[in-house]
Amino acid sequence: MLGDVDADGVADLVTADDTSLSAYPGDASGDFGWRVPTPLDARPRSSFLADVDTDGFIDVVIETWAGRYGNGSIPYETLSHVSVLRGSGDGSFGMPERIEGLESSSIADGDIDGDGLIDFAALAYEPARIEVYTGDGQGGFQSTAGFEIGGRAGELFLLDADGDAFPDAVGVNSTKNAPRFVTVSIAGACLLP
Ligand SMILES: [Ca+2]
Ligand SMILES: [Ca+2]
Ligand SMILES: [Ca+2]
Repeated sequence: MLGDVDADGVADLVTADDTSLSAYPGDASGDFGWRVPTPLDARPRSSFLADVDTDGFIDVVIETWAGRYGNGSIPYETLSHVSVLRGSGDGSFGMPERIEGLESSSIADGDIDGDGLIDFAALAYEPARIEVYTGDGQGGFQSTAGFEIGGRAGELFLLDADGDAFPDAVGVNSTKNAPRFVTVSIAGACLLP
């Protein structure tokens, strides 16, 4: 991901691996400097950069997964969490602040309700369900809508599918017995203010 996480006007590179989030500060010549690590307690799968608490510093919203695929003894959902890590403005991020009650396989950001504050959509796993969380501009998010699309969660996109200038959530799912068959569901008008 690219974003100016150290607030010097130059884009920085942010990566995530199984144990940490890393920022590599960009310089004006296009090079990236030393890694600034922030520990993670679970494996990241989906994330975005945005200033969700409107303090001028870029934050991270990240979906993490604490289990292993194929582990049938633990419900999938209990191992997945979405958290906000507030940017410090120097390339580091604060402790994860978990968004309670949200379990998903992917997240995508945009200003869904058009109030100028960052919101996001999440795709819950099975049955696949698009959840809409609107941001309060202070780093908090509230669940405001949900749409079940069935099957297993695949991909999630936020884009303006119907040309009305508001982002729409596009969820892709699959079924257990036909994993290559997907259906695409667009939650458009329902997301408008
Ligand atoms: Ca920078
Ligand atoms: Ca911020
Ligand atoms: Ca918004």
